[in-house]
Amino acid sequence: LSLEKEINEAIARQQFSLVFQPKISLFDFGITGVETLIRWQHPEKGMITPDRFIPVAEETGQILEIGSWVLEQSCRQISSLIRSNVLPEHAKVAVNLSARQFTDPHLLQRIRSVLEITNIPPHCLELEITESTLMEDVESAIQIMQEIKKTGVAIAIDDFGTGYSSLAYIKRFPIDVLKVDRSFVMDIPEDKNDMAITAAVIAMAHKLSMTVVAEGVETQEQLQFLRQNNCDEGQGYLFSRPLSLGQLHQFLSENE
Ligand code: G
Ligand code: G
Ligand code: MN
Ligand code: NA
Repeated sequence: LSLEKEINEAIARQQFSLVFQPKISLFDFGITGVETLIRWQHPEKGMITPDRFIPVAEETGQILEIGSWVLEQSCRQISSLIRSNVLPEHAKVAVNLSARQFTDPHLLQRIRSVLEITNIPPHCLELEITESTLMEDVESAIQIMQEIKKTGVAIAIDDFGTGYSSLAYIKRFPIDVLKVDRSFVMDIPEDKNDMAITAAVIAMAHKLSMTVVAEGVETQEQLQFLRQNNCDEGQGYLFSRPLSLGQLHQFLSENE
């Protein structure tokens, strides 16, 4: 069976699920929100990682249906976690948007309807868009982002530093959150160049009034460096791996 057909079966048989990776404040170590990440439990092949099937679903267009489900499901989950006081009122859920979803003419309508159906305040939702997606067509990306901003939903630029973005455009993007890519954080403190870039990106983002999240934080040394350089939030195995809903409950009760 082709992966495309298998993805159709996966959609029909509800083989997709979500895991949640906490984002932590580097000032008080409280949880600021979660990023949702999709998982595919295949009945015979076991877990298929998003790196394998997201590019295929993007190619075939199946990502629109999958992404729409991820968006609604993410908002439902965060809503119930806030209502049951498991997450604080200000907690956000961050959802990854692929390029095809970002340019889908129905995106705005879908965002508005999901906010309405799940009844979450718009500021609780953040959309993560990669630098490369934004650079595909800069002028229309700016327009789409402005429309998203009008709904009250926040925008994060994901994998920052790995695409081909120009600083001339960054200043025109209405971005709330900048996520420093894991590849820069990974070799801190051994790689002095990565440290210089990370510190400079944090300072730049702050001057552009963005919140900065460091991805892939795995060690105390990295944490210390990020705190010294006023990075706002961290995400990574040092704090927590992506968790199932049950594990997230457990994590939050242990970290109160
Ligand atoms: O843990 P991880 O293997 O989940 O993620 C691998 C890649 O897949 C990352 O680049 C991540 O952004 C992407 N990804 C994970 N979940 C989703 C999703 O729901 N939608 C999209 N478009 N990408 C996702
Ligand atoms: O591209 P995006 O940033 O959305 O991808 C998130 C990916 O990073 C997921 O595959 C997630 O499982 C992975 N991830 C999250 N934290 C860590 C970490 O501390 N180390 C490593 N190696 N991967 C991480
Ligand atoms: Mn992401
Ligand atoms: Na990223």
